[in-house]
Amino acid sequence: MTGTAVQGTETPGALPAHPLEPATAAEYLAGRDILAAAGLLTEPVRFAYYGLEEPTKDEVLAGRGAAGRVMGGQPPDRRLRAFLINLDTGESSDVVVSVTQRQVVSVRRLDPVTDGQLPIIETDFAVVEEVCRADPDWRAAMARRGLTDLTKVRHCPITAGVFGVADDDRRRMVRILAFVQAREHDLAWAHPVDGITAYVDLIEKKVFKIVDEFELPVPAESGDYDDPAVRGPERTTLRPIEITQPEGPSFTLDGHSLRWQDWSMRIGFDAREGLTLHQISWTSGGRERPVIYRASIPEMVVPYGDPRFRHWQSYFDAGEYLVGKWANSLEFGCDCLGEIAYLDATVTDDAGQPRVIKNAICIHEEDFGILWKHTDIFNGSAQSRRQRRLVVSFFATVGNYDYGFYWYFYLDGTIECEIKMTGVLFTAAHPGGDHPHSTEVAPGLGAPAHQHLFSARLDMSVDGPPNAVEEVDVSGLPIGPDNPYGNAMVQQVTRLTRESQAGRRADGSRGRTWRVINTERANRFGHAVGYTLYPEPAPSLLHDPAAPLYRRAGFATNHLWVTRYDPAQRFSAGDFVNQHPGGAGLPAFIAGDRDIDGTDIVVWHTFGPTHFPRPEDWPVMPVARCGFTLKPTGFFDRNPTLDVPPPAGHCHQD
Ligand SMILES: [Cu+2]
Repeated sequence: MTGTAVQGTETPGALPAHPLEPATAAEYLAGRDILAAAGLLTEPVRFAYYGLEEPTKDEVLAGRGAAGRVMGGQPPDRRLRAFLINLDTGESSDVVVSVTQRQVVSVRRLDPVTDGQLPIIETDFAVVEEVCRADPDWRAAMARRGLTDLTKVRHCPITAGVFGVADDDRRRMVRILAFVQAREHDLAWAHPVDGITAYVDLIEKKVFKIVDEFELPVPAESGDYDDPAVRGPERTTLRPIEITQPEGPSFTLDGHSLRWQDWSMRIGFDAREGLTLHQISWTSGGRERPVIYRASIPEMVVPYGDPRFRHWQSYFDAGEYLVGKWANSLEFGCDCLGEIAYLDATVTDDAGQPRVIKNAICIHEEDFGILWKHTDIFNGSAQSRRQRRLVVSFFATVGNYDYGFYWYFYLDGTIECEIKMTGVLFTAAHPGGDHPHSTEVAPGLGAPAHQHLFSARLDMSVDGPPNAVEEVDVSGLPIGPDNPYGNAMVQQVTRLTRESQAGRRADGSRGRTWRVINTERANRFGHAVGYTLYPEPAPSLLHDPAAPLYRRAGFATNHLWVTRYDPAQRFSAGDFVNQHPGGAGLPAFIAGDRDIDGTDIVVWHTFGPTHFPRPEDWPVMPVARCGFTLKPTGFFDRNPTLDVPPPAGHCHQD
């Protein structure tokens, strides 16, 4: 590889201020030089992933790796991890390099049979267009459908999965679904070419199979929502909303260290995971109380529910496509309102060259309605307080969909994660009439049903270690001697003590929640301090347990998993996801059935909707939301917001 597209401004030897500081452009370049010197970057080797190899929790908490905080004679060590692929041979490796020690720390060659393939890279998109356009059988199949100019056909590369077909599984491959973009500004998703798919070998760079199952007309109605003829005249009835904070925001951002009211945390960003939050703590009365050591959404899967020739359609947007790499540069006034602080994110291209995504992370605070309010009938007190939240977010576009990842921190200690799903539905032709797996959203245009299943990894540290998890259900009790009128209601609390016992599903009918407690710290009532995870009741993975995806997306088969902390266990579906045969990630993590009662634990939460599209989701989808909430439960001795004053100059004070 040649050329240096972006030069880091930092000197490679300069140590970051904190061991969890995101990797810098200079570090990426330094790591690249070390890999090249070791002979690992011969042409045509490309980076399928390149990111910070974070120090372990022990190392961070011991102060190792932090400049100026070197302990025990240990030098700080900054490491990067690279997934390298040779585009001619397919040879793939997982490499760790120390920028500090200027050496390659480890090289592991991948075996595609057991490890699968490295993630899709940007180059693959161009390869797919080229080989499909050149393939005579594909051209002939398109011509039969009246499509003779393949410059007007978009070829969408979809990760292949594993379905036990030997000739497919041994290859690095994608499957192609085609869309017509007859005019430059047409929305291609409005014009799917259904019934046919090409299987492309990305190493041989050829179409090796075409499945041509049926023909349906390419839907004709324009979906170009930028076109006034489609959109109609813009409404003129919305008056401006301006959000101003004349004295500035209440948070402070020092590098990647963020403080707001009693909250503090560090912000990180990774090409694969996107936003990562570290060392989330609450400090009051001079005492810093950890809540979560690290929070992220390291995986998500979007399985589709059409059993015909496109049964294989499912994406792992993080593990297969690296959702963080597709982060948007956010625009003030459009994407974010108010007093905004932005952070850039530095990722790399296929050549390992740094690419800065300007304004990738948005930080601001929002008014969030009433915090608490009461008008007392006896003492006449009439009080109202405003709730606020600190918002840390980013947005990524992965193909047709756009995902906003939002973390909210509230004055009362509540933490929320919310995903905003928008963009354009993935479409097919609609056969007409009632079709059980697809909704007609425009004439002849279908949107197949699918799920969006996200996996949150919450490395909990509620008031520090040790932690444990209790499952809390609520129920009424039958009439009996202690409950003569049948009104009794109780909580049923079950301690999850081993990993094998902690694969759980949400149950709205029981109001099921999971409480993470500190087993050594009590509140003033003698009860363990805790934080409760409130899930949204929605189905987990709907695939049959015998379906191939069920093994590959094992994490999505439960809403809750609890594991003992292991620094190597970071990705819910395993380190390598693309064409992985399955069984990796959470099901493998719990195979040792470790004790999780009163130790250092990680809580993993699967959430997200099953999406039967509505006509209103077309041609661009209003944001749909999903997420979860973490609320302090006996973490404080009383409402921690009594000291919040009423807004100055507005409310009367008694
Ligand atoms: Cu959807």
